[in-house]
Amino acid sequence: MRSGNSSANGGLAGAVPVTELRVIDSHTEGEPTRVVIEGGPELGNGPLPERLERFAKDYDHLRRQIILEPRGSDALVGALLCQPTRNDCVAGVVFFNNTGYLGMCGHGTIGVAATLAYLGRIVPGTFKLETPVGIVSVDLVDANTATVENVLSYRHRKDVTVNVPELGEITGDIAWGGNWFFLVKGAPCPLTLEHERKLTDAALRIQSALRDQGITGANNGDIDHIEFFADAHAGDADARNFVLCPGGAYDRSPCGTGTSAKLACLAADGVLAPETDWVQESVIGSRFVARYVAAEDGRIVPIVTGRAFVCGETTLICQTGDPFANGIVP
Ligand code: PYC
Repeated sequence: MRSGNSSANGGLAGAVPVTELRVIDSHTEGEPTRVVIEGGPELGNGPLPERLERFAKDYDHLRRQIILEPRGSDALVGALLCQPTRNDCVAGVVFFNNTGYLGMCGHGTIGVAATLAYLGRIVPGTFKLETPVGIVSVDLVDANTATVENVLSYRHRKDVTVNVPELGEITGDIAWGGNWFFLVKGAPCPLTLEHERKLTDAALRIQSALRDQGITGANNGDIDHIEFFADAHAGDADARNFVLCPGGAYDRSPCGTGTSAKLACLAADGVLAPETDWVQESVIGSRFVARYVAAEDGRIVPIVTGRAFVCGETTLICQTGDPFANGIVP
């Protein structure tokens, strides 16, 4: 098998050598994850944030190769497994998507767990993964069910108003759940798939208005995920959400980091007690069951359970001369 390292040429790549990458595809409550198991870039042994930077600087063409059409799709989240720096972790993982890299990914972590179980590398029980934003603990309940103890999460600001062209004043909370979220109070229309375009359009406008108006998370963190909420459709769920991911796709799952950000806001408002189940329904009707443990300084440890199913085992091939070896770039 050839190495996954090819030219960084993103356009007409006449000189791109043949490359092969082995991946396992899964979906977590409908949201796809592609785990790279062979042929990924060699990122060294440094801290995970440095490896993420190196991936972005030297191998971004591989991110595009793995995620973008014609080999992938905008909804896909990639997971590159690597050696952890800590010996209490079974693996390090760097998540990436159609526009860049993610600090953490809840649905992706559940996808990684189901993939490692499928490969026979783990059995039910607890293990740890190292991500660029911290250690996450995962309890593999069975081959398809995992509970993720996410990184510390918190609400950064409450009731922030942003002026959004065509939508007017929109108010929401800014919270960290492993990524930065703007959790909008209310929604522009019902949270159903038939309104997907309208929801995506509204969320993209909010995302860009936040950037234009310099509204950020802590340490100038880019708020790249936008979340709308409404009543759940199922009688035994607590709320439905629609989550816009950084690259413009919507999350088919209830979004693990988004559910964590929601729990942080519920905890900060004192409306959900620690260790109480919160059933978060996605826009496609799938669900995560979540709860939290209180931590210091008003922060929380979110605990999110969901299911993932392996749905493909593929070798991605880029032949010499393929003009779209590194994806279709707008
Ligand atoms: O589950 O955390 C998540 C996630 C982030 C982006 C897509 N899914």
